[in-house]
Amino acid sequence: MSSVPIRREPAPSGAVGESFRIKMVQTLRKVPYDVRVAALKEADYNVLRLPRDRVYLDFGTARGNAGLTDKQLSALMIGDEAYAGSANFYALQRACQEVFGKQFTIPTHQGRGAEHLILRGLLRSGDTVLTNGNLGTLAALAAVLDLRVETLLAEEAYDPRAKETFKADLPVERVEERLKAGAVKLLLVGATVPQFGGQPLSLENLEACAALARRYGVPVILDASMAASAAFLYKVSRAPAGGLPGLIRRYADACDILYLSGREDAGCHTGGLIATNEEQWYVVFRSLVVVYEGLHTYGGQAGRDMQVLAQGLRDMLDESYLAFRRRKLEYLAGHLEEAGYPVHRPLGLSGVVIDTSSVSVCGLTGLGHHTWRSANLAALCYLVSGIRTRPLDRRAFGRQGDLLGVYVPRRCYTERQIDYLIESFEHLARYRIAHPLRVRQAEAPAPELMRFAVDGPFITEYHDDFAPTHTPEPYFIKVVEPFRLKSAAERTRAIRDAGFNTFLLRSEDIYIDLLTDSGTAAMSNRQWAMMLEVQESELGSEAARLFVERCREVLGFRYILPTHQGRAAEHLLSQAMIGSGQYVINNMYFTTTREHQERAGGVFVDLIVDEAYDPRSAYPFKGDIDPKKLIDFIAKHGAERIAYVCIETNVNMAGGQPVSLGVTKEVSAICRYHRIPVIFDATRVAENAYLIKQRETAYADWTIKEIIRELMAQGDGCTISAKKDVLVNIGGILGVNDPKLYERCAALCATFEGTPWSGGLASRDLAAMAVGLEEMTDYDYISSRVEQVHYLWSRVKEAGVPVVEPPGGHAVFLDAQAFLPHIPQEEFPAQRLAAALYETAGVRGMERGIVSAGRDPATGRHRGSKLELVRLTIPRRVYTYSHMDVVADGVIDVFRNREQLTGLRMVYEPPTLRFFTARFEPR
Ligand code: P70
Repeated sequence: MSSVPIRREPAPSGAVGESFRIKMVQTLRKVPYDVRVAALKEADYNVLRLPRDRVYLDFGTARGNAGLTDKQLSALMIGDEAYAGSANFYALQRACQEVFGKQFTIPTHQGRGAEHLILRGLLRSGDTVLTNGNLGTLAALAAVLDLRVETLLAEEAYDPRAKETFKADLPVERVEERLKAGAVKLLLVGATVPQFGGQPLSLENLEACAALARRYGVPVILDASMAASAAFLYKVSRAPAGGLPGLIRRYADACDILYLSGREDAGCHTGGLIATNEEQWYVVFRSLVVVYEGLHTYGGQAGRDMQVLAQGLRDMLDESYLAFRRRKLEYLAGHLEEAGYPVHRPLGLSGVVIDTSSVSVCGLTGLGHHTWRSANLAALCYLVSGIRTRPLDRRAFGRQGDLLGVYVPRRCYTERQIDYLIESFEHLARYRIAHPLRVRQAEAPAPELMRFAVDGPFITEYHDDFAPTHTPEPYFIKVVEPFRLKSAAERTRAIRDAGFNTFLLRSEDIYIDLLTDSGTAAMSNRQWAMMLEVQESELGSEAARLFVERCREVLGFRYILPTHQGRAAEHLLSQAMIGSGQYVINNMYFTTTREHQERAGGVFVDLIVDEAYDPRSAYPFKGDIDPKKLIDFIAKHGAERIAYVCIETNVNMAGGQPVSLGVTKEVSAICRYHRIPVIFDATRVAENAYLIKQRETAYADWTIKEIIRELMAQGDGCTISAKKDVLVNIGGILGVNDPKLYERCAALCATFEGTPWSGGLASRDLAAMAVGLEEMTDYDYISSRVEQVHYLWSRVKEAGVPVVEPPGGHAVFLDAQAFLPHIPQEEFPAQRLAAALYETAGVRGMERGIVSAGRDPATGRHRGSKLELVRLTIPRRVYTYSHMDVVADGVIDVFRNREQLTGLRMVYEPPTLRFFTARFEPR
């Protein structure tokens, strides 16, 4: 295995995280069993004929379905759609020059467009092409152009157990023989051979074959669609000097002409190109491209697609992604082998190919010679789990063998989704094929076009009981944001420069950012789509109407105001509701909420249950207000002196601990009796609803939506920071029932925020909130969200790390006081721990202890905080389980070395909200 430089020393579990975070997701819907049965029948039992929306996870191809990088996505928006001389063409040409060192570039609509021009431009009827078997469309094109294709590969390339890594290498002597014979007019070599999973061609072999070809005056063409993969595997196995970009250049240098499909390593959804340094070839293609593709400066691609391809060529140099991909494929292959599916070895970088001729599960061995086993296995797999795999065409590479390809799309599926695939293959063994698929017509031109029939039930008795141990995320990755771990020395410097305050670190210095779950979510493609759809207007846009409707439906409050974020809603509401000297009762405190209550002249009161202050207590609803404390307080001070009771859902500072519906109803009844308004800080209401469903038996059967409505019905209004549960990057919500209160708030909104219809936000932000409000109530989403947090919690807890119990909704809280008992609270143990975690693992957390609590303005002393915590907050839909493992390993690592940590001294302290900008030095 390659060494991936993500940590100083190997992590205890050797966890490796993706080299990116998720930027946009798309919902993944399971396909019910009866739908699968019908769809398979309609597809004539050929899984390749299934429409994508009938497939749950698609491992049928790794071409043209990658998650885009964020830069590629933005490239889509800078399409210069000129007919001639588009700026994007020149960008593509520049990228080609930089990455491959080729001066002339001809864009084509896809790889096969390039292949077509090359064959047509360089060959004549009856000529022979010599290749290493990277066939794809080559055979079909050759048939139309009346060319002969000869595939030359070493015998062991076909042997699934042969050790040779470079199975795409051509046997040099035989190449020479064929060249000598004279019929060969073109040497066309693929950087990888896809049919066994993308095994590479070695640089030496390419150079040797190219030298021979030149001697015989035969041009050398390289299919560079997977040049980065080939160069990476070459680097790993032969350890040459120099980095990946240099190696790719050497592959390109060895050939006269290269072409590629942008749909492989470049991670595009369309597009291809031809590149060369020789003007004579360029002129040939330039005159052909205008006939078959488009003008020579766009070649059948939209301007935007050329820009995406240009970016893709640069992004494919990201070695850490290739290293990650290689490890994941190893992981997949290892588990498939364990489950009894022999895998073609060594692995390439397209996917894992199963050799079905020796698979003995599912009654496959009983099937006769002529049965296409891989097609049967693929159909079975689809029926059982909704997964598509690819039965490979035996004719394509001229050998016996019956292979099933499990092609893994790039940057698309998470480890949990790979686990689902593995488990479904394990599960297949429980079924038997009763009536195998029968080929309905003798000769189909391509596997996608084959049709099968079955003469009876396909499988013996089916029980739809496939239930994986872990439910995978209910979305797949649409767009990513690449990042990398800085070196240990860089991290040490960064945290010193930041005065040991994680708020002062730069995002680019961070590997996994768990500072906050605020505004950090990956939005869905639906949110983005809606953002594009709406018209901008601060005067009642369609988005504003949608937003208000959705807020009413989900939250139940009659009057809604948007605000630019949560603290703005708190500001307006506090100013509208609090009279000078009035008490405001809270369940613990949140920094900004308290600040606004006090600025409005309120006196802050905390009446949360005592359990909230005991990190060891596993009490399930540590967010609850204590009704007895409330009654006593009212009795002592009088209801009229209380402005309102503010109930925060999933109390942030207590560890993301929920309120219960039972106690909230009690509190609400007390308040109603005394005519005290109840206001929710409903920032994390969806997570709270999920935990109610989990922990409060009376509501186990309620939907998330019903629980939210029931909870909100206990109050008179709410403020929300939409940057959390509502899954947007900016926005806030204020909801009330009282029309007079609304009028006051609306006037304040107009003063401080913007029109009451916009709250100072762009209409598109309102649209994103409208969709986010709906998505946050989806059970599959919210359970996967909270369960991911609980996973991290369990991993560190099992290692003995002191954490706040029970696990909350949005974060794991480390108990810094128990973690670093040798550092007294005045020396800021939580601040120290957060800094150490960054230094060790590149993970950023947040101090939530004595620094956050601030100073008492009256006494000038530290306010003192009963809790001294470090919060590791998980952004929504951004990180994977692999990332969680890296975080857990980092925390455990710091824990093992905790005695070495010393306390801190505060060397700079700002007047308010000091945690944001204070600076520290080690003692
Ligand atoms: C966090 C963020 C924001 C927040 C909240 C609750 C329960 C209101 C707000 C304010 C951001 C943050 C804010 C201050 C200090 C540290 C971090 N919490 N209510 O990371 O909303 O940020 O939109 O104005 O959690 O927990 P907004």
